[in-house]
Amino acid sequence: MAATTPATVSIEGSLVYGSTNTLTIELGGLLSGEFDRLEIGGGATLGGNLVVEVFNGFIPSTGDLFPILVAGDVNGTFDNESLPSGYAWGVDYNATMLSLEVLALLGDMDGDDNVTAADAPLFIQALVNRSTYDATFPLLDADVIGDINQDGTFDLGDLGAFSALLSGPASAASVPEPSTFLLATFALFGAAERRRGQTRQFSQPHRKSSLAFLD
Ligand SMILES: [Ca+2]
Ligand SMILES: [Ca+2]
Repeated sequence: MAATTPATVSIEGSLVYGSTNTLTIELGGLLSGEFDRLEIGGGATLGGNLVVEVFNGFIPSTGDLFPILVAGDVNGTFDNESLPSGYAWGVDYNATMLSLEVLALLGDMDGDDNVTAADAPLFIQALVNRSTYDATFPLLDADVIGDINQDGTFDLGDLGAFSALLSGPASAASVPEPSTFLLATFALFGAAERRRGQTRQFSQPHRKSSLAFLD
């Protein structure tokens, strides 16, 4: 079956995804019917590819939760998860449900749901003076938000990717020459790299896929 708009699909019996199968999920909003959701009466055995795409310009926000699959019981996990870029995603498999959660907008160091020049000095502060950053933003996790290149660690290696974020079309008008600004800011602090532990996050570069909902 194919789905061109998000929908809830109910299936009686069981469902098995093999290594060559792809489940494509579109997220168009938070309400029921605005994102693709599978309701499986029996068991769901997961494997293959999960491809998640935003639909019709929807912009997820930190904390958004999408229960995309419910079943009598859920076994296994997808082998590959392709999730919309720009966010740190949590993919939660439990006994009867698979949920996606937006853990953070990458680079949004002050948590205002925008990546702007105001985030640049905070990005640097979180790198070189983490205790001050944590004291200012006790509810934000810099290890998640700052891991722009999604390699599992927030460190100097994310600086280039963060600069590229600020250079993007969405914020270009308000952030002239962000690279120069960022590097100048960084020079004030000097090089001090702190490596932090792995955090729970899953994200891969967004890639196009067929519109097949189940195949
Ligand atoms: Ca921000
Ligand atoms: Ca990183």
